[in-house]
Amino acid sequence: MRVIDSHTAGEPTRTIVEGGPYLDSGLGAGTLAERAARFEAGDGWVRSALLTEPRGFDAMVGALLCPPDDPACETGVIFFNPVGKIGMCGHGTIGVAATLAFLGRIAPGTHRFETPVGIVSVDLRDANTAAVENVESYRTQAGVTVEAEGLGRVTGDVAWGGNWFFLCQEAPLPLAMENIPALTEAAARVRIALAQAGIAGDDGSEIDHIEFFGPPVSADAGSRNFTLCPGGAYDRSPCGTGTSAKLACLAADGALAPGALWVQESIIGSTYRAHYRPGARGGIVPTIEGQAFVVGETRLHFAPDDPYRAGIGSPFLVGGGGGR
Ligand code: PYC
Repeated sequence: MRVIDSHTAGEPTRTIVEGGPYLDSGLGAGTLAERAARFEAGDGWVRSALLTEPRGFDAMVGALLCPPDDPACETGVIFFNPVGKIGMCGHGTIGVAATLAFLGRIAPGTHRFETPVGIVSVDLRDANTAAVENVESYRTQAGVTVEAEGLGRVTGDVAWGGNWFFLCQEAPLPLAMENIPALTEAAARVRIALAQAGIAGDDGSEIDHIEFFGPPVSADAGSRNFTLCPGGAYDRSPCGTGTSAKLACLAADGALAPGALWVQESIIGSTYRAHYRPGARGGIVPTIEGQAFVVGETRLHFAPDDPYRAGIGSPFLVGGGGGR
């Protein structure tokens, strides 16, 4: 399998550019959402083999390029992390755009990418800079309080930005890099508390991304965030879908006007520039601009006698594609 690695505002993306035939599910026909569900159910070894040790690490997000349903789109893309598929991924979209530019497959201009949750528009400004117009984003619940173990009462909003988020205005401790392990633990407890309280997104979807907000360091940023992604890794970037969810909350509160600039700072200090326009279904359509850089091109090998070919601790070690 050939992959190209990039990072967007510090957050890694590993794009599969050759080797699709190694997928056990074969993905088959159907909508991109159906193919993504098949990938999630049948290709678990791909997630662990690509995104965990010894080939990767758990903050990596994978991007599987596939034919789009809509021929007007440049590509379809299924994003995934070590624990499953991700609906949309803002940093990953910018990473895929920089990767396709690196490969000479796209030039500066506007391109449409299809994701399992909808089509996004990517304005590639130069080899590294892209603005992504995301799927329509909206808040579903404001001021929800849960009791989280060791934290007490935690209040936040539930919003969709291409994934489901719980956004807490008050962080349990300062958003500083030395607090990342404690913030990760706290966010995981909030996620458990939400599930236990039965608080979910539309159609009972799990709220699998937790965001804490605090004051920014950079003078032009509106806030700093810490985002826990599904599984145990935090987002090094300001999280594209999380920033979309944040804009939806700001818009719902009347705190940010359409077209006004919002700069979101991440826990490592990287930033996205964002704004929104009103959406057709009562939400907002956010645009997130950031930079990605290609950091490596790798051909991955899966020796049949390598006991860790599907990743250390992978449940997908034998049988299926894990044996390839
Ligand atoms: O940028 O949307 C994002 C994202 C989701 C999970 C990791 N990054």
